[in-house]
Amino acid sequence: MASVDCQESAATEAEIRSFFESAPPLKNSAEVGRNLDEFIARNSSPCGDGRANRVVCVTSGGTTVPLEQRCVRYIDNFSSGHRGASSTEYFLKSGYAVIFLYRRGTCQPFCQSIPDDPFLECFEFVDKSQAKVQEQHAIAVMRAINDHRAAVENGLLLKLPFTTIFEYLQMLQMIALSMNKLGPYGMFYLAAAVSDFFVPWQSMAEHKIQSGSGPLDMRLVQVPKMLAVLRKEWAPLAYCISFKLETDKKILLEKADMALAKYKMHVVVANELLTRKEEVVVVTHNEKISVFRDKSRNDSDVEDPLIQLLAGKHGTYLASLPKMK
Ligand code: PAZ
Repeated sequence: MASVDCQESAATEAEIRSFFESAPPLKNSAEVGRNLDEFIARNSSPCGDGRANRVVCVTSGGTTVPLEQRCVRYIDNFSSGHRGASSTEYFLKSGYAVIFLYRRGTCQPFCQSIPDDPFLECFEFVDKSQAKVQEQHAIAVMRAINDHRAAVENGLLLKLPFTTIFEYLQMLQMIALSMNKLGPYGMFYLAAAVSDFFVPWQSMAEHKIQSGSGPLDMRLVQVPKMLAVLRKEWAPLAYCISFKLETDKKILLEKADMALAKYKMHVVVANELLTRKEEVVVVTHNEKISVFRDKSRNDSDVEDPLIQLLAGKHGTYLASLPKMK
């Protein structure tokens, strides 16, 4: 049995190394690294009461899987980024600094109450050279701009965009290695919908795949699971929350329990595709807590009670650790 386990973990390590070695390098990795270092340094200095600040990395939106190196086509998924954007607002309210690792073009924090296409829907012309925000959108737009600006300018919100699975995993690794300096004050809240299968860069067509030669035959391989390595090597003391999404209610909690044990997560948040905005279940080793949106209010969301619960659990985790000097 032991030798099987060893072989399995060796294979995974090799797969992870090969994934990173063969991925196209991040175009802006020096800039991302600089921004991360500054952000972590600023938020790891003690607060007034001598405690280090809490920092959470919120991942949000879906990763794409390119089918060609000069990408024309890609595989995508359903994720809108609502969960990550809304959770970011509540984490900021709860006193966390947030690294928001998000898919380009998906929902953004503080923008929930403004129309999807604010540029076209919120403005009206005063004359030929001036436009202003329409009155019915003014309060929401002003609040979004002010809250967003305050969070970024006060060094509490760092936004890092990704598109592909290659960018996402490279950036997650960079963030985790930086956040390792925060020890248990760091938290990962992994709400992004990450592709399970991908086309390895070296076996990907360089140019646009041509049609006209019959069905497309393509081999997708499994994306190496990075959660275990995040927990074990990249940021072993950080508090880790992952999400489990299913469409079949019957297997959801069982799969969440499996993820909790397999990847040694502190919490797995289980949700069903159709009801994900109404209810989630917070799964830990000894409890399963259903969390609901407050249905008596139209503007409520499930992330409000969810983040309160998770911030409390993170606090309990911190209190359970031997005091650090
Ligand atoms: O992004 P969104 O608000 O539309 O959906 C959120 C979610 C369902 C992607 C998230 O809650 C989640 O479950 N993420 C992990 C998905 C997975 O099992 O890979």
